[in-house]
Amino acid sequence: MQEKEQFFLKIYNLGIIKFGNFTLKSGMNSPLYIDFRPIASRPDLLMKLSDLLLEEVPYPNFELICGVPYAALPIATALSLRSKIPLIIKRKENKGYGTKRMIEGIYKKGQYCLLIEDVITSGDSLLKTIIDIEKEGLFVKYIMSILDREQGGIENIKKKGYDIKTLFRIGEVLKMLEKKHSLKKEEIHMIQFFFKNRNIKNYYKRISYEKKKEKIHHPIGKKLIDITLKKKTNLIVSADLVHSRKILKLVKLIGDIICGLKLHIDIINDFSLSFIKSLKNISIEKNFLLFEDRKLCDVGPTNYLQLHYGIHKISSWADIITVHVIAGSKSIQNLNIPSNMGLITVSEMSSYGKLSDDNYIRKALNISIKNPKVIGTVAQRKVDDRLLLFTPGIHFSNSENNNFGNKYIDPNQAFEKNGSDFIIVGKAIYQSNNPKIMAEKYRKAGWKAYVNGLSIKNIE
Ligand code: 6AU
Repeated sequence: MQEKEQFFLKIYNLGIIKFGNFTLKSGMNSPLYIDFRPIASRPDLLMKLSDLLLEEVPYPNFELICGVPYAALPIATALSLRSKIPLIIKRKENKGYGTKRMIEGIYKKGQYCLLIEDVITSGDSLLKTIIDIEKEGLFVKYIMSILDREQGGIENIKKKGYDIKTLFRIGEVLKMLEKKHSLKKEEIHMIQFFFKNRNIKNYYKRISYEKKKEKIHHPIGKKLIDITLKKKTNLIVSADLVHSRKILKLVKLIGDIICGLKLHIDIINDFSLSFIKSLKNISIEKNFLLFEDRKLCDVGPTNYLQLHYGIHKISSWADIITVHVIAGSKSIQNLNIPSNMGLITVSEMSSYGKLSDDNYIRKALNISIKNPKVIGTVAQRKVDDRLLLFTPGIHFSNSENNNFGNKYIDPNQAFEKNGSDFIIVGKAIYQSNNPKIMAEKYRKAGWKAYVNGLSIKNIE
């Protein structure tokens, strides 16, 4: 242990553990972030690490080594160089051309593979890698990881029938750091918090609307939160109706219950600016925001024209407009957006078979955080607290799931699993026999889910 301890202290000094409030890849919140990538820049430590890992491998007869991308790739490479066992490379996504292979390198069906992972949390990315390796006809005989966060990942992997061993466990590592006085007071505090909750596999405590308001700088974002707090509603109704009188009728029924009304202005058969004027008056009287779900997605100059011109003149009345950022950050930078209008990006759709992958979503969220006009985003996962999170695809009943490919979750799942701030409900309300009663049911459910989220929860 002495040798392992000394080694850990050396890599700890590279800054591999950070303390704070982090959102992990799985979406779960964590007071610790562990990243072994810096070791790749220290050949001496990388070599030592691969030797320590190899010492723990119980039998030598592996024919291949593979690392879980990307963090474990340099480690697996070092192991291959030290052990002379050939390396195969797992891609994160296939190239989309050529062989479209997920595993690169020279290998034959039936070979035994040693798999290397850096940190085990839930074990999910490891299991994805295993599936891809096995698809090639290879056998994952053993898995070695550097650190177990002790959050159920090892048990998960073992349950699936794989043999796994880890070099360090977070509990022992933190105790050792405390003993060596390598931790600051606030870091020790974080650790205590972590230990208190470590049997909770996936804990999440949301921040309150009041705290969120401090983090959101745009006046429309703040206004939406004020309305929400005042009316105790995080419900936005999507009035996807094609006749203006039906929309007005709906709004008169539910205006007191909602914080926002979402429109697709281009589906209304009898659109007129006088309809917009009436709607605007009701929105002021009943205190909710108008939210045009236009999903601008073009280059900047076209987005600009679609926002300000045409018969709808969206910028003259909408409080909020949705945009895709597929055309890049500049496409939403110079739109001359009125100061009392905010943008909501669509980072991840709620539909089955959506094309956005984790990489795209991460980039879209980054663009959203950096643009001061953006108040929040539509996504199906937790996002940074500096963004308001809007969740469409809401229905009490999952049987809606197969209609037209939209994926539905209930308000609880939106808040508990995704850390949502606002639910967007369409047909569940406007198609119901009594939209007012139904809207009130969704309001209550959304509010209760928000309040419940303020205390720490075990969310499997
Ligand atoms: O509850 P529904 O399915 O009747 O309505 C959901 C509404 C529709 C969609 O155009 C919209 O939400 N929507 C969005 C938004 C808000 O941008 C994104 C998404 O990922 N999924 C989705 O359904 O008006």
